[in-house]
Amino acid sequence: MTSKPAYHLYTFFASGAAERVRIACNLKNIPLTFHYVNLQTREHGGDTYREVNPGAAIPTLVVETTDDTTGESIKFSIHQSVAILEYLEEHEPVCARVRKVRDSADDESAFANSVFDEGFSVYEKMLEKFSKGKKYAAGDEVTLADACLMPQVQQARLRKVDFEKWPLLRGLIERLESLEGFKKATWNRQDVLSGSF
Ligand SMILES: N[C@@H](CCC(=O)N[C@@H](CS)C(=O)NCC(=O)O)C(=O)O
Repeated sequence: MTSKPAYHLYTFFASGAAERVRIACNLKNIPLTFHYVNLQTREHGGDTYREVNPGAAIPTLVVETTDDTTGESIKFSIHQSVAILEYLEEHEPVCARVRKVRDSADDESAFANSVFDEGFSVYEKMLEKFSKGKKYAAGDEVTLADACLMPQVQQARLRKVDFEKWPLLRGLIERLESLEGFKKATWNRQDVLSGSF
């Protein structure tokens, strides 16, 4: 047995991968100590952050706990957002499926829009097939799929993607955006805004 862990999240307001973790922790009422790492000034590439995460990507979750039997301190890091979500799901009983996107165009904006268009069109079909009449992406309870979706929606909005043609997705987004855990995790609600998109 271990004591209740302390969780440290290395985060940046504009990181969608970190936002997934913020959403899950808000929904699970897990307190996080935030450590802000500025991606815009490339702070993440410096030696200090590489000590935390040699891969230099955001987010990192550091878990600190104590072995109740031996009194030994335990500290470890998880460096991938989905692995963090899975760890939290296992140890702090939200969740399901994460979809991949493919590379296809040279121009960044056209690429982004093509990815969003393709991805969200598939998402709409999946909602139609698997989740019609359900409240959230994978059923009537919020899951990992919802936590992974919303940061992508925000990125798409910043690129002026029009959601008009995806009615099921629009309904889902509306329901998720009404939840405090999602609101609080959004990029423009973070304590330290060290830049802008
Ligand atoms: N697969 C990783 C991706 C993490 C990732 O790409 N994070 C971005 C911010 S959202 C980052 O740190 N980018 C810095 C860079 O690529 O130099 C995860 O899901 O955690």
